[in-house]
Amino acid sequence: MADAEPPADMNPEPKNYLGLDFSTQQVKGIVINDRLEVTHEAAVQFDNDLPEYRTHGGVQVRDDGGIVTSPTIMWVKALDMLMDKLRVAGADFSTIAAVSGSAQQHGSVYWRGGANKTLGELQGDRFLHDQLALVFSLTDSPVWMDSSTTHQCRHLEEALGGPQKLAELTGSRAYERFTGSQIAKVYQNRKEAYNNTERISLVSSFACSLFLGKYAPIDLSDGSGMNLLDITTKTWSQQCLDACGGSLGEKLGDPVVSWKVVGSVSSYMVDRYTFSPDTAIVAFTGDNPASLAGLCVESGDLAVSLGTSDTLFLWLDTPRPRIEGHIFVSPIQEGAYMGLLCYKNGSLTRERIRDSCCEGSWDIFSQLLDMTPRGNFGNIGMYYHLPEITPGVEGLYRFNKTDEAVGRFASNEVEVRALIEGQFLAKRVHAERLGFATGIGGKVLATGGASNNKAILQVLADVFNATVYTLDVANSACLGSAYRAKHGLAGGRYQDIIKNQLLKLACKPNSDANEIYTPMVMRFQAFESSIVEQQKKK
Ligand code: 5FX
Repeated sequence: MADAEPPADMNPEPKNYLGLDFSTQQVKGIVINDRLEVTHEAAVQFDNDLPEYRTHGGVQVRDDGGIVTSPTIMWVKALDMLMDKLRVAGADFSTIAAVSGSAQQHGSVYWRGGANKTLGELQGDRFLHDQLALVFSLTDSPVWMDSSTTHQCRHLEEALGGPQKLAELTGSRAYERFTGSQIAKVYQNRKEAYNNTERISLVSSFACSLFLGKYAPIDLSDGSGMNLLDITTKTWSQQCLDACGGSLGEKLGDPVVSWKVVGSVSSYMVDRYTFSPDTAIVAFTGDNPASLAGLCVESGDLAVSLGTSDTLFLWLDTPRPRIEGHIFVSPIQEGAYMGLLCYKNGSLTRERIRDSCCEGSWDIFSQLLDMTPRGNFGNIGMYYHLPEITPGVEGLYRFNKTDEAVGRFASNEVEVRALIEGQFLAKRVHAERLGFATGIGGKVLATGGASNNKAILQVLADVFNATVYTLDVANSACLGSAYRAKHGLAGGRYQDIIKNQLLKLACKPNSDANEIYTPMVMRFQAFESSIVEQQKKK
């Protein structure tokens, strides 16, 4: 019998998804198919591919006052270059069902009156940067590396009743890089530019606007990195807005959930890159929220990126905002939150101890770690070679089993274990303070350079009493953006749409882990508090 023709809906058009990431140094694009496999990727490096903007690491450091910016138009030009590179790599944009993206958090873009109209009238036969050259009221965007707004931060905290109160409302105490204080500085020092500004975007919603052909809304997750959003009601806090700028609510527009389809692709993208006019644009978000989506963090999970600096992403159902760390609205689930903790003393500190105790060899480092018992004979170490972010302290501290401060430990193996146990005990202490529940069966996902080291991961499994999985994802934010494009279009629960196939089981906790590390967590907490107090007095 001859095969019957399949009904039309059994032979659908291939569905692909495009994810973008506008990071500090580059813009990257990844195309995935419906099975979440990466089919095409490309990147444009700002320093090398766009030398005319004279950036170093994608930014321009203005002076000693901590001003760090990037030329907004450079990001615009980079997008056309990226799209061309993706096309040359074989991407067929007519098969893209949805686009989403991410960007460095906190940076801000200032659109001049009339820019929305210009965005809607872009012509497909001309470059974006030619057509958008005059639409920004500030030509240089302040980025997350800027630290010039201490004065505005103190003012914002005072206006809201102190750092803890501001943290409870917005998820974080005032930080120089957060957008609220950055906008306040523009409002105070660049009055004319501020008054000429019709819309203020985050880098993420700015990038989304380029695809949408009109101002894109700020999503709630990236919006949580501004010190302006009430993370409970999920609306702008009028008190915060008033403390940072005039008519600010109007300039920001209403925020939306991160998975919202905010419209379809612009006619510019249709004409120039052959997108189908019904390609959905899903709200863009921050790179850290997008990484949480890319790593497929689920309820009860924790993701640890072990790189130059260490970063922790936490899934939180009941967050407890504090003056350390950040709480963002979840980019993938209604009602949930994500916690973010950053540590400056990551791989560089591990490398220092490797060099001083292990002849510079990771093999020896791992052997020494394996050789010492869990709990390290009661010794605890804290190594802040660089001034730490969480908590804000500096120096090296060692305590023996009777809680006495000691100058050094008896052997290299004790030193190595003290470093790794200390780094993970700190992460558990801070994660729990933000509302993370250890030991309820969630998993730990490890990425970054040090996640190749089995001995280090075993300590991670034991300290958190959880199974550790590794993920070999080079750009979790970009991949997460492609996943989010699919999720936004499909709707429903993220985990039902995005099934993580990239996890590799690395280590299980030993049966005595809880018994050993729970008391050490308490001791660590007490030592850390005394160091913080000690340094405050200095
Ligand atoms: C997070 O708060 C940060 O400032 C950075 O991780 C930026 O998002 C880097 F792009």
